[in-house]
Amino acid sequence: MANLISLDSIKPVARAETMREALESGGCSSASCGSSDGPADMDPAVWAKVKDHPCYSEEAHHYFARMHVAVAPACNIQCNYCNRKYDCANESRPGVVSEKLTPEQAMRKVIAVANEVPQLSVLGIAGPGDACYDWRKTKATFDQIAQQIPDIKLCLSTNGLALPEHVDEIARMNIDHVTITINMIDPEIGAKIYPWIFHNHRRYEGVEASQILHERQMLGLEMLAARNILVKVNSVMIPGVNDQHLLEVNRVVKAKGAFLHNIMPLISDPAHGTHYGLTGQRGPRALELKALQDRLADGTKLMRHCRQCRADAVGLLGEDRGQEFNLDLLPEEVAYDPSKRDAYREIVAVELGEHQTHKKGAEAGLAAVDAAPAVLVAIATKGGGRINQHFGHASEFQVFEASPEGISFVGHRKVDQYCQGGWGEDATLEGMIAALEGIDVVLCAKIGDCPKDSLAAAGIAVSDAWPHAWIESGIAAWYLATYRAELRLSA
Ligand code: CLF
Ligand code: SF4
Repeated sequence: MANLISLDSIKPVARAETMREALESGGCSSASCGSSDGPADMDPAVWAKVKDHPCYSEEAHHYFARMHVAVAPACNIQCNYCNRKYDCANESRPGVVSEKLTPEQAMRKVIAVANEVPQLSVLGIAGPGDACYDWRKTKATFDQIAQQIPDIKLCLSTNGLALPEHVDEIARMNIDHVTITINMIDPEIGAKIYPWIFHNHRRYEGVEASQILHERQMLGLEMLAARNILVKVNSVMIPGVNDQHLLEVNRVVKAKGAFLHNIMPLISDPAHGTHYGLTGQRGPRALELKALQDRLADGTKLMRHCRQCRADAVGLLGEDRGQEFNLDLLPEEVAYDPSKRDAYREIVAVELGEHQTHKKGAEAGLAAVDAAPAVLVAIATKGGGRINQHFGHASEFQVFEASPEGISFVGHRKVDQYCQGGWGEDATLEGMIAALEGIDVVLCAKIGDCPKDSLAAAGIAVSDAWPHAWIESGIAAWYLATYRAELRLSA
């Protein structure tokens, strides 16, 4: 388990007092808590909805976890990147199959996770089909959980076709976060993504199908925005099909009230048996994805930390503890115990305040450097906002862009873990280096000489000089050490 903070060290009463004082004196609440927007520039009601949602707040994803329950297997459209043997690829990684649950089984699982994973803040339904089309099961699950764990945030993901007929109920159920996957606003482009839809007891194909889907998606988005429900739009970036078109999608969804836009790379593999996989449609490279995201930086707020998780994912984004909570491992009867979640929130409130202070200090340091370049820094981290993972243990790196303008999170790179019980695999290292294309420096808690030399030969600097430092502090220390020295030399 990625235990960020020791819960054993908590003395509940004393800690609660300290935490309350810290909050009331502006400890955490004065800070933006990391999404680039915060209380100073955000409606407090919106802030309350996003501050502990790991997908809607970049900062929150270092601290808070989501879980998905795979209760909704039916779907009403066909996407060319989906094989129905697997989960809904609109918001989950293709090629994996989730354990499908009844609403009652889902409740048992959510309670078991809430008792064991203190970071849990959000329950999402993201398939394995469409949460709105399979509405009866989605609603039954959310109703039961809301009764048992009233402070958990409810979140659903849909292709949008059946969304408009459920918006009023979504509002009544206090579902504050809805994701709609919108890959096009031009049905001619849609026809290249969706071969058919099933709507009003009829199957439609081609441009007509995409026209209907588009109208329903826009209607659903407008209805949700009118009810102050936060809408995240997911778009799958399909090179040569909709990549340029997503600029227009971004403009339109922003105008219609979307809160966040998440551009996800197409994952296409012949082994998944999808239309795109079998016809050789490629997904974007990491730098192509970043280039598109950078062009959208002035549009709707962008989500760059999506991990395309499974429809039964459990844990912090980027970690998946789902297998620990398979149904056959859970007791038949389980009662909710809020103590770990409550204690964790108190500690995080303080951590967030400290993190913000260090981040500001780091950025002030960078601002003092003239004429230094923007660089991409890959961080090995287990979460908690710190450089706290061994290079060889990383299965992903978080990527930050640093320059005198500041430090911002720009994405992540998934890799195969290099260290296999004390020894490293050369082929894996080659794959890691390829995945780190465009990265200037890797910062980690520890690295051996062999991978360090290989990275250097590939032109990637690496340092383990700041183990367990806040990410921004480590980046600033490396940046200043590197560019101050260079500037002095050239002066
Ligand atoms: Fe789940 Fe989606 Fe809610 Fe998050 S995931 S339903 S908004 S709680 Fe998050 Fe996972 Fe990306 Fe989705 S990282 S795939 S964006
Ligand atoms: Fe597959 Fe999801 Fe598309 Fe349905 S909406 S076809 S489950 S990717």
